Amino acid sequence: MRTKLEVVKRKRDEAGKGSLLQHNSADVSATNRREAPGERDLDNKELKKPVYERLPLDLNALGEMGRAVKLNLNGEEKIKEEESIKKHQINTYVSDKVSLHRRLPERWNPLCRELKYDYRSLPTTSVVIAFYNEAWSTLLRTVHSVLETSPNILLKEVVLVDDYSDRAHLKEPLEKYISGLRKVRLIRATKREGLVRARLLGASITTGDVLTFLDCHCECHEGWLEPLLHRIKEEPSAVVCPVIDVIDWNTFEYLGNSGEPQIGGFDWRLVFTWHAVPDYEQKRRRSPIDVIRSPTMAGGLFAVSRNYFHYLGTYDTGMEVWGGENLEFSFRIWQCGGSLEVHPCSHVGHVFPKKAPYSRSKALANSVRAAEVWMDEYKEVYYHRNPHARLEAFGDVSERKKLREELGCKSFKWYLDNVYPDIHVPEDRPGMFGMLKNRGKNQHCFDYNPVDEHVVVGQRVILYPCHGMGQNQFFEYSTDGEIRYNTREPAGCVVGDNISTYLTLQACKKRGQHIPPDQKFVFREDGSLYHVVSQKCVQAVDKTDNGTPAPSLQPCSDSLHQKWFFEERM
Ligand code: UD2
Ligand code: MN
Repeated sequence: MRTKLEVVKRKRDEAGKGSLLQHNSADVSATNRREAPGERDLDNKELKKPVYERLPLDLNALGEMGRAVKLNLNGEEKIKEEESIKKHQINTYVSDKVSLHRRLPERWNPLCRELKYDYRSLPTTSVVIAFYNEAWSTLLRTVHSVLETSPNILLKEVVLVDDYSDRAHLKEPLEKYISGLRKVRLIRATKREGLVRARLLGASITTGDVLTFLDCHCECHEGWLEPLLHRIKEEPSAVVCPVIDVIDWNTFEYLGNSGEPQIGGFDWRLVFTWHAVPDYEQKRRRSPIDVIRSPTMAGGLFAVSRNYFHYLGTYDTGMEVWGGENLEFSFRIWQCGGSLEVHPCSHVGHVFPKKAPYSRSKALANSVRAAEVWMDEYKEVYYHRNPHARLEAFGDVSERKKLREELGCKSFKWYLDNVYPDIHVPEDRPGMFGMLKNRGKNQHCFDYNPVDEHVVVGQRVILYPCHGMGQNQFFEYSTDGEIRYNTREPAGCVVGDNISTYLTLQACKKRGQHIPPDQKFVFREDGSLYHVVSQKCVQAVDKTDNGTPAPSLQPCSDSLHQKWFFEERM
C-alpha cells in the first residue's frame, strides 16, 4: 500500500484529457460533465472557493505535503514524545509540530481531477465530528482541513460534539479558538454518550441537506466533498464513503494511493475487514472512477442524505461508546433498500492509533445488538465463534426490530447472497465445529494464534489448554473434509505436511475451486483424523521440535492421542 511520496504538480490542462474521453462513465452525468474551458469554468472557480483559503505553501515545514516527520530526539524531548504516545496512542508530539493547515499530496485517480460539478445544484452538507479526549492538534487539523477543502457554498457548518471529555485543552481554550472560525459550532454532551449518540446530538443541530460524519483525527484531500454530494444527489438512497487513506500515527506521513481502493467486509466474529474490489464489482463498473459497492463500512467517514438517514432510523441509540454501529448500519442500509458505496474520487486521511486509546468494553454488547436485529438465523454462526457473546447483556432491541418490520427490510440471507457473495458461510453442522479436543491429552485443543491478524496462513497449529472462548480455538470440519479455521475472513485451512509432520494453516480454496489433497482429512467414526495423502493420523504430541505441544501426522494407531472430538463449549 505504501507508495513513494511524490509531489506531482500538473497543470490543469495537461494530463488525462484523451484518456478521460475513453474512461468517462455514465456516472458523469449532466451535472458533472466535462466542458470546454470558458466562462463556466471561471464561474466554477469562484463557486469552488473553500471557506478559508490555505496559507502560502512552505515546503520546508515539517510534514508538509504529507511527508513523514522524523525527529532525532534525545533527553527530555524524547521523554516528552514518549509520554505523548502513551497518552493518546498517537505521536502528538510530532502532530503538534506539523502545520494545522498542511497540504496533502495528490493521491486520487488522475481522472478525478477532470470531473466538473454544477456547484449550484449540489446539495449542501453539515460535517459532524464527535470527539472524546482528542489531542489538540489532531482535532484542529481536522477542522481546518474541512474548512480549507470544502467549497463555501456547499458547507453549511462543521459541528464539533464533545462527548464529555475531561481534558483541559478541550474546555475554554477550544471554545476560544473556534469562536474565531467561521461556520464552526461546538456542542457538549452532559454525560458520556458514546459515538453513536454523540453523532446524533451533533446531527440534531445541523441545517445541511446531507450529513457528513468524520472522525476527529482526519485530513481531507482536495476535492473530497464534491463526489460524495454529487453521488447523493444522483442517488439519494446511497450512503457514500470516501476512500480512507492512512495517516501514520507516529510520523504523520500521509499514505494514500491512487490505485483501486479497498472495500469493507466482516468476519464471523463481527470484526470489520478490508478487501480488494471483487471481480464481479469490477465488471459492473464502467470506469475506475465509478462508485464501488461495499458490503460494509469502516464506520467513521461517510455522507448520507439527512432525509434518508432519518428514514432508515439513524443509529441504534442503545449502542454505547465504540464498536458495532458500523456493521449494524451497513446491514441496515443494504437490507432496507439503500446502497453503501465508496467513491474513489473522495479521499480522506485518518490517523489509526497505535492501539485503542480508551476502553472499548461495550463493543461486544453493540455487536450482539446488531446480530440480534439483522442477522436472522446467521446470528448462530456468530455466537458459535463467540460463545461468551450469548451471555452479554445487550439491552432491549424491540424498537429496532419494529423498525426493521416497518421498513420491510430484506433477510440477512438476501444480503449475503446479493451483497456479499464472496463471504464463506460456515456450515456449522452439529458436532462438527467448536473446540477440537484430544481424548488422550486431557483438556487440550487445536489452537492457532496468528502473529498478524491479517495474514491467517503459514504458522503451525498447536495444542493449548481448551478455553471455550471460540476465537483461536474455533475450527470447523466441512463436508469437503477440510478443517477450517473460520472465525476470520478469509478463512485458513489446516494442511498436513508429511515431511515436518506438523499441521499448518494455508488459505482455503475459494468456492468452486478444487480442494488441495493435503487439506483433506477424514474424520472417522472412531474419532481419528485421517490425512488422506500421507495416509497418517493426527496425533497429539508433547515433545515437538520447538517444545510446544502440537498435532502431528503419525502412523495410525489405537492410541487415545489419536482420538478427537468437537465440543462447542466447556
Ligand atoms: C472505527 C471508525 C469509527 C467507528 C468505529 C466503530 C473509521 C476511520 N473509524 O474506529 O468511526 O465507526 O470504528 O465504532 O472508520 N468517540 C466519541 N465518544 C466515544 C468514543 C469515540 O465521541 O465514547 C469519537 C472519537 O473521538 C472519534 C470517533 O468517535 O472521533 C470514532 O472513534 P475512534 O476514532 O476511536 O474509532 P476508530 O477510528 O478506532
Ligand atoms: Mn478514528
